[in-house]
Amino acid sequence: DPFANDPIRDPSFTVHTAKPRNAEPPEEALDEHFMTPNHLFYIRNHMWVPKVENGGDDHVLTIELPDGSNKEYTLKELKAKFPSHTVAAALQCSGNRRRHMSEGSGRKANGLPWTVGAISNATWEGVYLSDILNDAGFDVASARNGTSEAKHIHFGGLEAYSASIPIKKAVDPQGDVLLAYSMNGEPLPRDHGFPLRAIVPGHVAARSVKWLSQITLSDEESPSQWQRRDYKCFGPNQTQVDWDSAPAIQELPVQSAITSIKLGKATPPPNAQQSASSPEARTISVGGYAYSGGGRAIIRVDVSLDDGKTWDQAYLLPDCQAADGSPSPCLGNAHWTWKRWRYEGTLPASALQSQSSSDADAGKRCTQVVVKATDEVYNTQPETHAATWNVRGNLATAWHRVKVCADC
Ligand code: MTE
Ligand code: MO
Repeated sequence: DPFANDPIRDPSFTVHTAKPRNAEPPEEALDEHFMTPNHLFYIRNHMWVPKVENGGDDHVLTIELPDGSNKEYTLKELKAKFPSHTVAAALQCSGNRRRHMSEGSGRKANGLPWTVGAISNATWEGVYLSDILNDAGFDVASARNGTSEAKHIHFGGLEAYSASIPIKKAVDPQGDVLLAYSMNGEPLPRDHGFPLRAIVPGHVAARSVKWLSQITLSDEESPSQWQRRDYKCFGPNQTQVDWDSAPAIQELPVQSAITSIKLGKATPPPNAQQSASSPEARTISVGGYAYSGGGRAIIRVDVSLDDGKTWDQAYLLPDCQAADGSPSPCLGNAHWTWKRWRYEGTLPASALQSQSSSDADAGKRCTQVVVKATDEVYNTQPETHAATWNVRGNLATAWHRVKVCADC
């Protein structure tokens, strides 16, 4: 059993598959922390968790240069030779919210049925990839000005997973691509790539290869299925697809989701005499996250309490905090983290609709609470999952709708 050495996981996860482990944290975990605690960070493994001995110091990273020559570094050498950098960044799987896409469109999309939890946020510490490439003898300047023969950089993990990113991102002085050995101030947990992983902020998490042991500079993308097939999108009508005809997902589009929703006490009607029998308004608190790829900031989160008929703006929570609790900018050259938001409102009695007797919520009065976010280039989310349904269920970013009911 190749999974016999897998680590022990937190019991609060929703487990989609046990071997390999694919699991999302409970909504409260996403809701409560700006930095997701390591033991609650979502887990997406294609295979087993490789076992690395001796605290990882002897772990070897091999770099294959465009001329075919190799350069090797142990983790100990990487730590000793290059300055360390800390970057705050969210990772989101391309399959986050896939279940919403299947249910919202009435058409099942292939893949793990993640709900809102295939995303988490952390601080990563490591060395800049471009520093190492430079030291290894690669002409980083030529890659920055677009004249390098290498167009892609492949990352290979110890268990055979691999993927690539364009060389442009790898050497971008503002791109913050790290080879990370630490997560939220602790050594990388085994599930998250111990002892070394790539962190490609702003890109789909499939490119942040864990248990990193091989880097290859190439004129082509990685030949792996995770580069050439799985992580691509097609039209809603396309079920027999020509994989080569679409680009691999790299930077992520704008996303948001609701992770908490609470109905408060009924407020007394303004005129008690007149409305002894009419249903009362309720207070409502809603919270969640929003995120956009490519380092694009979230500028606004819109919330609707009546299924998209009327809207109001959520309050955007401050991001990183200094040790004294005061807000401070997150480390990194762009907005690589998620943005958490809160909304406190009043649900008018008229928004709560009686459910038909055939409904699972028959006998209750319910409404749909909806969220959508906008990023700094004014991209926003599609209204329906049907519009962006794709056969692999990637990038499910439609407005997140959650039904909320009052018993009566
Ligand atoms: N790296 C390796 N070596 N093996 C993997 O299975 N999964 C990828 C990526 N890197 C994977 C990998 C995918 S699809 C995702 S979403 C992220 O790792 C998940 O990272 P996490 O488990 O730390 O959340
Ligand atoms: Mo993923």
